[in-house]
Amino acid sequence: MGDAKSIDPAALEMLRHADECGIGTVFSRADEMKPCPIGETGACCRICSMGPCRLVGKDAESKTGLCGADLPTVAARHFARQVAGGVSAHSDHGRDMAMTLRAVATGEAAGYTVKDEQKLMTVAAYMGVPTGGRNVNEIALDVADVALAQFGQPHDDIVYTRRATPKRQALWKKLGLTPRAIDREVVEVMHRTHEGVDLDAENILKSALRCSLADGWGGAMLSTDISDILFGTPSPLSAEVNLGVLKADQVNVVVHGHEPTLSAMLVEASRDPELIAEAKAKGAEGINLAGICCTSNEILMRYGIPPAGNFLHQELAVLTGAVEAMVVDVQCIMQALGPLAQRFHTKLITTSPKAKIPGAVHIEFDEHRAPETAREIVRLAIDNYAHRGPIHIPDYHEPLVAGFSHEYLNYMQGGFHRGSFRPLNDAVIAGRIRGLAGVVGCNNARVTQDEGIVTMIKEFIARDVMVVVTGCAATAGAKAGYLSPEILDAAGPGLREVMEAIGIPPVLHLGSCVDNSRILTVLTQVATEGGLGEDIDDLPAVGLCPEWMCEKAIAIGTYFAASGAHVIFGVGSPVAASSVATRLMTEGWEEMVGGDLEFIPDWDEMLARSLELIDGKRAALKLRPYDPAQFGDSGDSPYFSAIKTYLAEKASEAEAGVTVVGSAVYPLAEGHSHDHGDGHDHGHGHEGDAGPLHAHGHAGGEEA
Ligand code: BF8
Repeated sequence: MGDAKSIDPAALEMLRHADECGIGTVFSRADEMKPCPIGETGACCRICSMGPCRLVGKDAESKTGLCGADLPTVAARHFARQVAGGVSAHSDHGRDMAMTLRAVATGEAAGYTVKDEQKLMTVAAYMGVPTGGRNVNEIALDVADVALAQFGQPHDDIVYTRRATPKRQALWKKLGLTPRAIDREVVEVMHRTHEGVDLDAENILKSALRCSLADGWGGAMLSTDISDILFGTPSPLSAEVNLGVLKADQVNVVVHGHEPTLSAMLVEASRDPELIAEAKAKGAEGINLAGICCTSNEILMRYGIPPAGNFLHQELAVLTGAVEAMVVDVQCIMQALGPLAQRFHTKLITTSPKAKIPGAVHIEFDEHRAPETAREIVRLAIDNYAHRGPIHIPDYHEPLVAGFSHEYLNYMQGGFHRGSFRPLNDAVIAGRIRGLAGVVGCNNARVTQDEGIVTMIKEFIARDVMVVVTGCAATAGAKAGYLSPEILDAAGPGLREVMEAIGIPPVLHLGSCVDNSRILTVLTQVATEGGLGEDIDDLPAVGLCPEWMCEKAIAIGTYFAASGAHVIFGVGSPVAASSVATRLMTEGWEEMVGGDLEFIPDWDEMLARSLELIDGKRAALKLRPYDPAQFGDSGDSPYFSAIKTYLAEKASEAEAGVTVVGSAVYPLAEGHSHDHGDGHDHGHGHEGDAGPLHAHGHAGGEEA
């Protein structure tokens, strides 16, 4: 692992700029403050006021706190509370989406409509809501009410757990892991981990598994579905990414946080001719909307709004001096933005009653008057344009393709009527695709920004592992150029053939962090399609979160494990102090649910372990071992290569005075040619390759 702050040249340029301006960022604060070594590994118990008890030293594993709690209990309790925190964040987001859908159905949310009626019908069917002879709003109202009931229903199980494979549902039932109601599972974890309740690490961790499932197959999945209903199910679109998407001559509004409700309205406001005219009257060329974190992913996936960056870019965006308004909702918003924004002209605007920041302007979002709120915010940004000082926009912007919903993946593998996952399964069975990897999650200032994420993506696709990405990992991959179809050059021979045939990049952006639920849906369909076992734990697949940072990531990793996936996190383990808790979450969970959660901070080891897991599952399924030399003769690359050879021959014949009758008419686009000058050596010749990260010059505005 490198010592650099980031592998993203835009970030590095802005960090130099921050130094020149004498402004600290999360990157410099990470140097100034080391993590607490006791809390970092789960050895600090802060549950009651007899402590905090610190179970440290050579004999830590035989020590206890004042109440007698031992290290496994202390570490497991802390971990379970992290899961509950993450589940709360995602699921409260899901609740807000359900409330918005309800307000739309009752006609109280002007500006919103049910955009995807087909998705509404699908969701109604999952929920058992009748649709025949009923209008859209009647169905939407029932769907919203069933969704809201999932949070506090006194009886029954969370309805979406029935979307899991039959085998998985039966296993959860047998183990008592089927989540009952979202709020209930969170409350129960908080209760069990209160002082003096559940004091058995294995039992505590089991409750964490059930709680996490209330997110993956509950709050997060509801959030994804209802967002699709309200704003449209994504399908592929292109955009650009990185700080260079900010415009020197336009009013820049950056949305940051997680919920799509207000940001979708801001998309419309930023395209409103009346407001654009107002911006022009103030001397700007127009209004430019960009995003940070998962709000960004939500409006990228559906409207093609460009992401300005991921989690560690939030301060860097303000540092450009070119952001008139940064509009935040909930989650992953650093308090440091408050004082930082005050050093620039940037208006930091909080919009949720749940999330206020000292130093920010608060314009409360209310779905009953969303269009007015969005226009008010954009007007504030327009008025602020005149207050702009010197700007420094790093000129880095990569093209990307996003918008791969589960529905679209189905469609693209067989069309509207014959959509299925058969081609993907067949490619995995044949060994053209070695396996599947989800690379998800955050940035973390304790590790080089984007390095782990991009390394995994790069190494996976070179070895024919198909990759899906979400959240800040998706933005990291996009910034490094891996979400563009042109990157097929970097894919292994088998993966490249499949992706060329379908016409998609080898790395698919599935959306925001709540959209990790799309990965659960995809894996479930792959498992039930046939030929790759019966359940997620049979699949040659891994889930990685190389640069995890927050409790939501922990909740996500846990629900993937509980769903049967092998999950590997980087950075460090929050239960590292306890070998017992560590074993319970690896060997113990694998035995119980088929999936597990490991923490491997070294990228090489993470890759090696991932491939070991994928190949192990291939062997268990009795699939032919992965062999990169087996494929690569079909697809576009050999075709383009043959044409080029032909043209070169004709050219040399012409030079020699030979008359050539006719000529190749196919316009060869250089950018799409796969000829590296060394034949089509895919997947083997990328060692030492710096990857597609490339500088674009530094002509971004005047220096501050
Ligand atoms: O929900 S990946 S830093 S922005 S938590 Fe936050 Fe992590 Fe980014 Fe999206 Ni997800």
